[in-house]
Amino acid sequence: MSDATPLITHVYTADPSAHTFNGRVYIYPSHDIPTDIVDNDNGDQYAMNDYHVFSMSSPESDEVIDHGVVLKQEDVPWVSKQLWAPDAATKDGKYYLYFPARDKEGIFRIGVAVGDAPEGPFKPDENYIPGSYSIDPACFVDDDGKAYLYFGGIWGGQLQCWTTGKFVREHYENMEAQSGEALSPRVAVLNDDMRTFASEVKNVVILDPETNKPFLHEDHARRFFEAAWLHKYNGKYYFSYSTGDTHYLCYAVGDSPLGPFTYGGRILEPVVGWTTHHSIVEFEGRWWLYYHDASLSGGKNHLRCVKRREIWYDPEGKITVVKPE
Ligand code: FUB
Repeated sequence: MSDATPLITHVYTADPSAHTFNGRVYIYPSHDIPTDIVDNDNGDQYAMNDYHVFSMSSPESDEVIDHGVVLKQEDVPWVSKQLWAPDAATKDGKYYLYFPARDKEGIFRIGVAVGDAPEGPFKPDENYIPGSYSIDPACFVDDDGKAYLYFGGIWGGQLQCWTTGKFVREHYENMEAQSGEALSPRVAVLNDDMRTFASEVKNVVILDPETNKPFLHEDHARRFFEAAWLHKYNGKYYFSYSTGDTHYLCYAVGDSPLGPFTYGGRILEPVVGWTTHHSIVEFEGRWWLYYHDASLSGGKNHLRCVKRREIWYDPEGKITVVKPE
């Protein structure tokens, strides 16, 4: 399968969170669906209402298995609409599916559903994770077993409504910070139950390597927008994300899963379609970027397809999509 080939063509998929579980690659994507809603900055056109799980025997396999619907909107009591970008994690033999959706008041929250196998099915908790908000959860379990949940997204992801620690609906129209520092993604340590926060929600600080200070809000080419991901390579923690309206995937490197992280560069240039979103996974010593574009639908922003390509690290730990000589 070439890098340009969509992995899945019988349904539209996006926001792929890939993990190696039990020697296979499992992909937890959004399941995009057609809608008549016209594109807007609120993201109403992303009207998804269920999740499928997919798996491959390796990133290079030509066969992708669709394990079917593993969670539906109607099965989650607190959700009103919009099942957006999910992630999954495993601990002590259980599998956890993390997902953002709007609650009955239209506020994005993060839910969790639990299963006994990576391919589900997943049973959702009655309510969202207490203290959670905004979108795009990404769970990282460190080598010591400690788990972290990263999340957040500006504009339609509502992070700009949470600057006081409480949801302020009137701040929605600001879309992002109006001056000074850009809004930061968030992280919380998870309890051993993987379903509640053990810590307060903290800012994930991303530093400009030139100034050693957080990016200013007008730095749209480098500031955080959405799509957090955390992976560990060679003892360092890599926090990667989308810059949204400038359409880059970027990364920053730190010595702790809680940061701070120093900006390291771009992973991917803009793809077909408005959004860009990814995950990075190791499989048998090689590293793979899972991402999406809108090529399968001829460029419809809300009808996307998951792809994958290999990535490498140079001797200084910088990510490159070009194979070293
Ligand atoms: O899929 C809906 C939203 O689009 C995701 O939550 C964002 O990351 C963007 O990909």
